[in-house]
Amino acid sequence: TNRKIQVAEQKELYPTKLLERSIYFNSQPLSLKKYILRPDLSGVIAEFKRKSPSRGIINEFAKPDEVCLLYMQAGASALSVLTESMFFGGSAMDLTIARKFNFCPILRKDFIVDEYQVIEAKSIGADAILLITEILPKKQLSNFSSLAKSLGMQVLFEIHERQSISKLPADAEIIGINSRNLKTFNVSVDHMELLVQLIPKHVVKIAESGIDSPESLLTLKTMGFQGFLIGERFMREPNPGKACEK
Ligand code: IGP
Repeated sequence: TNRKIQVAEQKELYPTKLLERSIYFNSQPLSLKKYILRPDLSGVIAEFKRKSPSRGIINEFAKPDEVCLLYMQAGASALSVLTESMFFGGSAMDLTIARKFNFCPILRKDFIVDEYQVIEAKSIGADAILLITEILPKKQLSNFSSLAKSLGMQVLFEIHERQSISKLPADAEIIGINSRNLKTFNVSVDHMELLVQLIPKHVVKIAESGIDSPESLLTLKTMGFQGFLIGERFMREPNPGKACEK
C-alpha cells in the first residue's frame, strides 16, 4: 500500500505517455530464461541491493554501474536491481545506470502492485519483472504478466508458500521459490526442497534468498533449481564481483 501511494505520485509526474518515449521502449529485451539456461554461464542472478529490512545496511554507497559490470564479468547469467526505495534504498535510476555497458538481462526487483510499474520497468530498460504471488490477487498476476509479455519482457513469479502455486498463471515460464519467510525472515532449505517438487517440469526454477556459499548453491542445484538469485552474500563484499566469481 505504501508502494501504491508512491506509484500514484510518480504517475502524476510521469504519465505513461511520457514513459513510452523512452529509448528503451522500442528496444528488444534479452530473454532471462535463455540466459539462465546458457551452459557457459553460472545460472546466478546477481543482485544489486544496498540494504534490506532483514539485514539493514549492506553496502550503502555501492555504484550500480560498477557492481553490475563486475557481476557480468564474473559470469553471472543475469542481474537483479532493487528499485524500491523505502526498504531497500533502491531507485529506478539504479536500474537504468546498471543497464549502461551491460549485456546481461536485468530483472526489475520491486513490489509491483500497479500496471504503471510494469510500463515503467520497460521504460527504464528492464528485461524482466518480478511478480510476488502473495501480494497480488490471481487476476492481477495474470493481467500484469500479459502486459509485461506484450512489451517483450519476461516474468519471474515468486512464491513463498505452497498455497500460492494455485495462483500462478498456467503459462508461467519462470518461477522463483523464496526461502525467506516474510514474517520471520528465516530461511529454510527443507522448505525449498518440498516446494520445488511441486513445480511443473518445463518451468525454469529459481532459488531465492539466503544462498551464502558455493556448497549451498550446489545443494539447491541437486534439488532441481536452475537459477540462483543472490544478493547479500555478494553485496557485503568490498568487491561484489569477486565473490560472484566463486
Ligand atoms: C536475494 P539474498 O538473501 O541473497 O540477499 O536474497 C533476493 O532473493 C531477495 O532480495 C528478494 C527480494 C524479494 C527482495 C527476493 N524476493 C522481493 C525484495 C522483494
